[in-house]
Amino acid sequence: MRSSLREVAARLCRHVSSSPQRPHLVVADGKRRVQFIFEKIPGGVKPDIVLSDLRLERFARNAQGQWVLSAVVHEGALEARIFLYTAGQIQSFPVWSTPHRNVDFDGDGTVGEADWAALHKNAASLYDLNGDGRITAEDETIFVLNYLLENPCHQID
Ligand SMILES: [Ca+2]
Ligand SMILES: [Ca+2]
Repeated sequence: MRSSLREVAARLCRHVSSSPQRPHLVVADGKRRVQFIFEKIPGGVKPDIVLSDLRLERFARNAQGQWVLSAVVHEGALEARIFLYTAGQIQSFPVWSTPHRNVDFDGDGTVGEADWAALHKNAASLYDLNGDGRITAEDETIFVLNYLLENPCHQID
């Protein structure tokens, strides 16, 4: 049996909530800024970074000595990522963002299980959230992330 929207959202929230990203989830509209505070970077050397689908605004230490990275997510980005090179190690951090989509398919004013079920029953273009002509796991991810924009993780078990 397919997992319910609530189950899938709760699973995704475990990853989202453990990320150093603030805010935890943003709309990828080319304007919103995300901030990462890296707590455990060894040594006093500034780490090298590589950004994928992000535009760097600032990477500097704050008053507490933590490295803080501020960046803007590219428009439409679903898999933006930060790579951090420290002490011979590469760490990679996913950036939680999504293109904004209306996923209230049945138009009842809220996003819920009925809309989630509609996504899986229909192949119409309305449900193809990334516009690639197919309904795949990526459309599911966009659906759930848009659900989480309205229903933040801290409100979900
Ligand atoms: Ca609905
Ligand atoms: Ca698709």
